[in-house]
Amino acid sequence: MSKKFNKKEFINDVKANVRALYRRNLDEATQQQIFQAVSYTVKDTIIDNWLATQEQYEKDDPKYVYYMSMEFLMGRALGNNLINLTEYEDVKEALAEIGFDLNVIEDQEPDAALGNGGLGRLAACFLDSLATLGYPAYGCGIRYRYGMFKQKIEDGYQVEVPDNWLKDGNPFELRRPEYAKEVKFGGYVRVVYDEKTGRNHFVQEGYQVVRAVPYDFPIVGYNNRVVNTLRVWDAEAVSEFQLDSFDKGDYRKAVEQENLARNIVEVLYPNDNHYAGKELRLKQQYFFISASVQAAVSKYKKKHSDIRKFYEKATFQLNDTHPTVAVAELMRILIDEEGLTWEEAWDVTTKTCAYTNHTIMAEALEKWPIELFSRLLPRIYQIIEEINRRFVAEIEARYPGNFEKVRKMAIIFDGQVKMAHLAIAAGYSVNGVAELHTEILKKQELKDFYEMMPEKFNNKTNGITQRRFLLHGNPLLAAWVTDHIGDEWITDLPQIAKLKVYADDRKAQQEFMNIKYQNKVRLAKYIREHNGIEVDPRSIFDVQVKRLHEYKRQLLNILHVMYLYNQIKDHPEMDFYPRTFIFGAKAAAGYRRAKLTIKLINSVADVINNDASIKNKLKVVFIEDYRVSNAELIFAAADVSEQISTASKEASGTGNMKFMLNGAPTLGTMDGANVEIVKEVGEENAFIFGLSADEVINYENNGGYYPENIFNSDQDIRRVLMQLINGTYAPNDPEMFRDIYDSLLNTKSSDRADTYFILADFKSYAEAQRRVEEAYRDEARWAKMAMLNTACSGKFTSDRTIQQYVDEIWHLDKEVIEA
Ligand code: B1N
Repeated sequence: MSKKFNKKEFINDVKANVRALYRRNLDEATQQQIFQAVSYTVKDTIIDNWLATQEQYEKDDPKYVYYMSMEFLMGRALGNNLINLTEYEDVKEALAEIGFDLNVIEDQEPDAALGNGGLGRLAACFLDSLATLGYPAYGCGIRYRYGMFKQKIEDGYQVEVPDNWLKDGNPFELRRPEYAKEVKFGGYVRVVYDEKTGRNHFVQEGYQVVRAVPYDFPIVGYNNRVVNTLRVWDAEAVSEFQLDSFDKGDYRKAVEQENLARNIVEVLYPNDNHYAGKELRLKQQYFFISASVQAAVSKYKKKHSDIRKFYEKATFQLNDTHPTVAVAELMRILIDEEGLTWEEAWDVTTKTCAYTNHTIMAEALEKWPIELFSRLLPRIYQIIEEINRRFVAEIEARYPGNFEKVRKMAIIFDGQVKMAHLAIAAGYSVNGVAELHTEILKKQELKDFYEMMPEKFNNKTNGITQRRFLLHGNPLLAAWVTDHIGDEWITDLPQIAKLKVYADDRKAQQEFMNIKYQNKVRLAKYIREHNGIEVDPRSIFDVQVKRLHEYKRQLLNILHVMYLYNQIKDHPEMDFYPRTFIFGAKAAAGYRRAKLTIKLINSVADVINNDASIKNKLKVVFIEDYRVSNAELIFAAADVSEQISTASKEASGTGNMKFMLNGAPTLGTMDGANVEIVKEVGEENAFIFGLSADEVINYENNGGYYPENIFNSDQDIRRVLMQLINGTYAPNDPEMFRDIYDSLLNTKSSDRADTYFILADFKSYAEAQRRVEEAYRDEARWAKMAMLNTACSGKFTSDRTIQQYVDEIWHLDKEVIEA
């Protein structure tokens, strides 16, 4: 193992760091300064392991996976690093001795929020699992100056505040200017005929150039001395006012290049499951991909002379289509810089790139206008044209005379570059992220591609890291689990099934529910301090936390709350088990209906929370600024996990797994990974409702869904919908929620009403909610259910997911770092 932890030494190092960094003694230091000093101390240990890991890799010359992603939603590093170094408890004690509380110190760290939601957090969980399993890996991404915006709620509305996460400095990052790369944009391509080789050469000219400078973040494996690297790129001007360019009258160009560098990594696009088609976004994509691919090729060439075997030492996993320019960038480098023929380059590229699809939402598909694409990336566009030409020829050979196939499958068509088609044509693997999602890809969205190349398609059901979401986020339950079955679950989650023998044990049940209660008290305190709302930890904590999107149907949840409120008001004598409905969600800054839904939730909360007549039977809380760090508290405290997307729309979901691990049964549709969760835990330990994916898809393809019929025939639903437009929740502006009302009944817009089948599923959702209440009233039954959810969560560790990627796609060898 790594150096034994020494308390005295640790405290001395913290003291020395406070002095060196701030010229202060411990008793004068702020909590933020202590955070910095502790982090630098921890970083020292990490650096030893980091060096040892790189040395071992250097020696063994293994194959690496490059996980290419626009998003890495890492959250906080300090606590997680301590957990994985197995020094968390030691450091907590050491700090307590000098009068500091590790929890308070951890709270000083801003979240590294370089991602939107599930896709970015998945990338972070994967890095944790890769390091823990000992696989050589790089995360490749962008060092955004501003991450996901901070959310403030003002007068019930979301207000976006810039996330200046780097303002106090980042103790864990390491700037590596020696690995800087240049990235070229714009200009034109000149073709030069080379007499010697008899081949054309392509030279980009008149371009702008940006310097990409990498920052490395250590990714600490659990208890194994492995430290991998997340490499995120910053942009700098190549040289601020080159004298010669000034002399040549290129002053304007110099300024332009500086602006380009300044803008390119400025901010993360805050859209989840949505493509906006912005030029700057394409610049971001090419910027980090060009730098990352160049770096991967340079690394390979240090040890190897035959670039035609590049794929033996490197594989690129493309996290959705956002990094798909990697295909063309690798082709460009292999042909223009390494001198390979097209066929040789294509052989390498198609053995290197693999693609993960994360959504079937049509509005998320990346389709770049040719005009924009070819202007910004002229050489890359040229290469994609040639890939397309050859791919179309293949389609025609396979389906002679079937122009329909070409129309549907071509990479360039209708004036657009279709990134998913490029990723599939060039990738050696195409995977979905849950069984149902992969089946829908094969049978619906990507049917033509599956027919033509079935061997590429495979499923990799998502997972989450139990180290952050149980060991760190829920220390009480983690300790209880370890007491009962030992600690192997930390790196082998299926072991947690051993808890099943305690499911009917009254004492174990009580301990389990008591821990849940304490976690609810902890969350209630957080809510009091951050929202000023008092919630009763004895009420049922019913939680929906995720990005706000119509398909995720937060609207269904809040409409049901409105319905319950009507019931309680109508029947004050009714025996109703107290409930706290907890929401947390950011809406994309430009997504009007999503933002209005946040306002609706807060307006309903206002009315209900201030109605003394219902005697605290119902509370509604909207947690401000839902993010990785408060998510850890929320999952630990949840009784009910709301996973209520329209069936077929949520590719997988990963929050569902975090709730399950923490002992919260799923209230959900048969969508995404919910299907697999129910299979593991048993239908009797979940609350399933609503249309199936097949039923939804059938309506979508064949029509026949009429929400107005439901509105007309169901009084409860009609009443709730009328309350959207009669001022019940907006007395000063009864029209406030008109758009939401219209979205369900289509009185104005031209597309089908109730796109997400909220009215269709309403009654069956309400019925499932009644079953939740009934089950919760039976304490033993609920405790058993909750415990079985934890016990059956073994499949959903990202360690399992990564092992499957390794075995079935990447084919990497495990590395061991000697102590
Ligand atoms: O990826 C997660 C899944 O668990 C979720 O079901 C899925 O919704 C999510 C464009 C996306 N899919 N697509 C995105 C994010 C940002 C963006 O700009 C699309 N996110 C998902 C992990 O597989």
